Amino acid sequence: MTKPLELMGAPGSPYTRKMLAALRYRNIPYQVEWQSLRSIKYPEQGGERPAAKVGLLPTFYLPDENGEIVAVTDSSPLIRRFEKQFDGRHIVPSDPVLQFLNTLIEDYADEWLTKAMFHYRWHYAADIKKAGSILPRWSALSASDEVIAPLSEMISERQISRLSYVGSNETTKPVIEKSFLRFLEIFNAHLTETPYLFGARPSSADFAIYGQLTCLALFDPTPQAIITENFPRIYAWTETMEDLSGLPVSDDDWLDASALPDTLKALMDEIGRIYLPYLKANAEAVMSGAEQMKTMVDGQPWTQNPFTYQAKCLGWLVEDTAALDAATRQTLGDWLGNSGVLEQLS
Ligand SMILES: N[C@@H](CCC(=O)N[C@@H](CS)C(=O)NCC(=O)O)C(=O)O
Repeated sequence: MTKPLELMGAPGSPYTRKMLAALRYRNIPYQVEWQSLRSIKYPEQGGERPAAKVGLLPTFYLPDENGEIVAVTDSSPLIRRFEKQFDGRHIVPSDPVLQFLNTLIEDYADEWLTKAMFHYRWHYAADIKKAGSILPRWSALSASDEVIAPLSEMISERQISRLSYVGSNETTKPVIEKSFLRFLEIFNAHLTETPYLFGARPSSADFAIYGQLTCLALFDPTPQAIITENFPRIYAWTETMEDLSGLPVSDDDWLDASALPDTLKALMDEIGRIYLPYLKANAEAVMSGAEQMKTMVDGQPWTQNPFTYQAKCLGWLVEDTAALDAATRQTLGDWLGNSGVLEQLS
């Protein structure tokens, strides 16, 4: 038996859920400790667990090059580290065309769909009420209601104040909500073609979408009502994604990169039209040191605090695009047509 991977996370964290589902599908043993009010000890060493540079969830506790246990965050690089470390049931396709599309959709889910997730959770009264009462209880199951009450208030206030970083405000609300509906339409249509983004087996981008949908479809009442009433297939998909440990898979289960469905192209058009213009405007605002970023997304005004991490995301996508070999770039360019994806990443 391989020693289980150790991590700390929370049920309401989309990236924690992304990683847990990916590890389950890959049959990689893990031990998750839910973030709690107790201090976190490293039992064999009798001390505190190391803190991450940026305290994000999930946090993995992994050996560095000297064998010292360090705290590691950021789901997408962690997924790629585990792709190298563990054999079989891979979630990053080896075909270079699929690999490129997978990276881009994973990034879109992690960085753009999460705007809908955060917006719906902390904008409407019913969602704020549910999240405010449940989130603190996850980390203190036996705490009395008197102990929980101020925590509910503190967490709600902190998260609502973060809406400005995510970019949810009165200006961006219609763009976020319309773009979320369009995503649901496109993804629902795609699922009628194939059960996962790239065929009969899931990729890391499926797990990224799943992570956000654990909130949007399964937890927060406002988006949940939209999904259960109009897209029951997506609700059903989300529940099955949680545990794919027994899904039989083979190398033939990936889509043929020379015959990709139009529904996948529709998702690329959406990413080229909405997400990449946003990422570029954000990166420009970060580089110029602007206090606010202001741009147009989907023909409508968009404004938010510049987001340094997402400027890095654009940088990584540009690097991946530059690294494509000529034949892959040609195949992608022909298929992507006028979606503007490659042009905006070059
Ligand atoms: N890029 C990171 C994002 C992780 C992230 O933003 N996690 C959230 C929770 S879902 C977080 O820890 N936020 C800070 C906090 O809650 O204090 C990843 O892919 O893992």
